[in-house]
Amino acid sequence: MPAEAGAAPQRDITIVGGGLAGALMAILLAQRGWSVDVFERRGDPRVEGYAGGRSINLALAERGLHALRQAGADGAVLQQAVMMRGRFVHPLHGAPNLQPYGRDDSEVIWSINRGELNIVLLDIAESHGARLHFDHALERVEFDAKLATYRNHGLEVAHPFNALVGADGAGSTLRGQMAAHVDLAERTEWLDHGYKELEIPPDARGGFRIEPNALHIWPRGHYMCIALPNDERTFTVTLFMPKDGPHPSFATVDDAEAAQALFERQFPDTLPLIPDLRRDYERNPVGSLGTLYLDRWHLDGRAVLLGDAAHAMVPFHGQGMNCAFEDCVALAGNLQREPSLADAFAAFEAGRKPDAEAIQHMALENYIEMRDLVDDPGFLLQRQLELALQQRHPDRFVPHYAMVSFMRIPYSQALRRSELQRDILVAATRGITSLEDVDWQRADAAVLATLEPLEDSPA
Ligand code: FAD
Ligand code: 8RB
Repeated sequence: MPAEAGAAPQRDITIVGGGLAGALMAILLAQRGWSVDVFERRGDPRVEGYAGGRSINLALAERGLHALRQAGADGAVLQQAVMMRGRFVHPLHGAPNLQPYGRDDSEVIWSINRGELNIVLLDIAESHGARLHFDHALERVEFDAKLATYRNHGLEVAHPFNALVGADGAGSTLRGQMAAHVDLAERTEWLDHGYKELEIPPDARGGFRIEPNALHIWPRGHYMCIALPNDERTFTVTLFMPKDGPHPSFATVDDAEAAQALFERQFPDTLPLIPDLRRDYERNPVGSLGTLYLDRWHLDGRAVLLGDAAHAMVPFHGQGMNCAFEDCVALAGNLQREPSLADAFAAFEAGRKPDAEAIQHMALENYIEMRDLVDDPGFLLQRQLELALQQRHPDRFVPHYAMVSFMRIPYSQALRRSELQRDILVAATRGITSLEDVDWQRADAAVLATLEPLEDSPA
């Protein structure tokens, strides 16, 4: 047996990227006594304000919240969060309606400000002894010499490392450097839809202009708008639409005039809410969306990727950050348990890759649901049936949204069960328009025959 078998890995880590996952990873390791350095390209947001100063919000769900609890950050984060109880659907014709995500206020998601979240995490990381190096952009890595070179205010500075954790986001520089040593089999599947952000400011009395405790959706078939509340009583609106092709697309709606016309026809109720529509539309760029797949996330014991750097996804399940946070908890556990860094990184990749691929897939599917189905009667009947079957079989049948957003069962398990459940829902609602006409005996039998009892992870 090798002499070092069973010995803990050298507890010294360098994290590239001090964004959401990097800052959380720093806390989880520093609080376990690891020596942690974080190198972040941008300046310190606590000094300089958060990039751009625009309020960008994110939906936080149970997976992310659980990770924040491990880091002792949940209290400070929730204090500034806005509760979202459900989808507030705004059809083009007909009355807007709230479709609750869960059964009560314990099953909700939270809208949080990205800048404030990052600052909370950086403060806690520092309080546990992590060393934060801002204005340090990773440029290149010599893996044999274990030396990383960063650009710091125009100057190149080199720092030795024991091992690197790549939390440098979808455009990861570390990933590019690793690819020179090992074939990561990287591929990105770009969506042919892009997005643009707009803003709903507070009303004249400084209050929210629409229902604050909801995630708003304006489904329009092939495209949609959504809006998430900010704690300063604004909403960030995102328009998702094809980049090219027939009207409407970002190619045909390419200036303020065309945007005004599109919103007059398709989103008339939002016009009085977005006073600076023309200005926002012209100023803000069209963002791209895609899914990043890699066959490998690590280079033996020297580097490992997590979060967007390893598995960027489309936004439609609101799980990118939640999944990145779950990665951090998993990797911290692997690093505590495994005898070497190489073993820990390999175990992390083996454990998390199937789950990352599952949520990437579910995120793509949820676009169709949001933009096209949330005002479809057949779909709404299936949602009602989901709730009814949950009541009849609470240990076996849990609605898809709840498995992803309110539980911590592995994403791959949520996907598998959702597919089985969908078959049951489709079969039981075929040819009927009301729950009263469901053949309950058949539906119950299908649940018992197909779905094993479910157990969530312990607190
Ligand atoms: P990031 O948060 O992107 O952090 C990467 C960090 O690395 C940054 O600080 C960056 O400056 C730094 N960096 C980059 N290159 C270098 C370098 N060369 N050297 C040093 N540092 C570097 N997810 C959700 O779960 N719910 C949501 O509602 C949601 N909404 C979103 C809304 C928008 C507009 C966007 C863009 C994303 C949203 N996401 C959401 C996804 C979420 O933001 C990401 O999945 C999450 O931030 C990933 O965390 P990360 O730490 O891997 O990457
Ligand atoms: N990235 C979200 C959901 C699911 C909502 C539901 C969807 C904007 C970029 Cl599109 C989207 C969800 O099924 O009812 N929860 O949280 C967040 C979403 O978009 C975020 C704000 C977003 N992410 C590039 C833009």
